[in-house]
Amino acid sequence: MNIIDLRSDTVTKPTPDMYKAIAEAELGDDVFGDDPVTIRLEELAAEKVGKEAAMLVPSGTMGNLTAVKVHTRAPQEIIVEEKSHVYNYEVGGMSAVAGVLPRPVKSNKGHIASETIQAAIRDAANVHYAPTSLLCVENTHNFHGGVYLTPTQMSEMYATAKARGLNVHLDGARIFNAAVAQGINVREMTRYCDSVQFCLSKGLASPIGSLVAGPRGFITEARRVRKMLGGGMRQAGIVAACGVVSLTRMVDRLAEDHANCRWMAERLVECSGVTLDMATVQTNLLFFRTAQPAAELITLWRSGGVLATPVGAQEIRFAFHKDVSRANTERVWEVVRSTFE
Ligand code: TLP
Repeated sequence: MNIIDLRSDTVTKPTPDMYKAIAEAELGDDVFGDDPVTIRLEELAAEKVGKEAAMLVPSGTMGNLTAVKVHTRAPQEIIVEEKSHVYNYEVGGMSAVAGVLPRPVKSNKGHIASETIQAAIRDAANVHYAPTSLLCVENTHNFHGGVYLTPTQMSEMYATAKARGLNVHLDGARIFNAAVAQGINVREMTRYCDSVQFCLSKGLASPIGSLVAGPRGFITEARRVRKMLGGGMRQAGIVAACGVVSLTRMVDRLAEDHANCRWMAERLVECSGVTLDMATVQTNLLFFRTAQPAAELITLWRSGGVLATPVGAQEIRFAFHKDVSRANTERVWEVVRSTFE
C-alpha cells in the first residue's frame, strides 16, 4: 500500500534535482571554510533574507539555540511566545546551554501585543532581575495553526523591542510559506528581525539543514557556538547542494501545499465531530479537534495508509508537503471521511 505521510513536512524526500546536485557537488571541508557549495548556499541564503551573512546548521533546533546563545549572556531573560516551538519543543536548550530564562507570553496567533512585550521586560536597574535581552517570534506559527504574521505585525513587534534595547530573533522555520501565502518577498518580513533561522528540510524538501542569518559579526560568533554544539560539518556540500535546489527551485511550489491544505479543510469542516477554525488555514498545516480520541482515529487511518500526528488527546495535525499530491489528498479524504460518517 502506498503510504501518505501527513505527520510533518519534514518527511519529504529529496528531489531528482537534489540527487543530481549531490553527485555533482565539488566538496571541501566546511570547518576549514573551504566547501564551495556551502559557501554558495550561505551567500544565497543571506541574499534571500536580506542579511549580511548566513550559516548552515544541521537543524532548526540548532539554528534557534545558536542564535539565542549569541544574542544573550547568562543569566538573562528572553521573551518567548507561549505556544512557540523554541519554548515547547527544543528540550529547554536555551536554559541548558545558553543559561537564559524564558518568559512565555500570550499572543494573538503569534502576534504579541506591544503592551504584552513592554510588561514582560525585566529592567536591568532592578537588582533582583535577570534582565531581558531578546524577543523571539515565530512565522509561520506552527502551533497556532500554521498562521503567518504580516510585515505590519512584525514591524510593530520589532519597533517595540528595539525601543527597549532588545534584539529580535525570528524562528522562520517556515518563513517561505509565510511569504508565498501572502504573495510577498520574504525580506518584507525578515527586515524586522536581527537574526532569522529558516529550515530547508521542511516544505523546501531538503533532507537536512537550516540556515541562520544576521549581521556579519553575529554569524562569526555563531560559527563558534555551532562548533561547540557539534554542528561543524565537514563535506557539508552534500547537504548544501540540496539547499541550493531548495532555495532556487522549491519556493513557489509551496503554494500547491497551501491549496491542498485548504481543499482538505473545506471538506473536514463539514464533518460532524470535527472542530476546525478556517481562519487558521493559511499555509500547509491543518489543525482540528475531534469528538473521538485522536489516537483511535490515527490508528484507523494508518490501516488505510494515512499517517498523521496527534497534537492533543482530541487534536490532530495534517502537514501538507511536496510528497502529498492532489490525488493523494483526495485519497486521504476518502480514508478520513469514512471514520466521521
Ligand atoms: N517542527 C517539527 C516538530 O519539531 C514539531 C514539526 O513537525 O513541525 N521551529 C519550528 C516552528 C518548527 O516547526 C520546527 C520543527 C523547528 C523550529 C525545529 O526544526 P528541526 O526539526 O529541524 O530541529
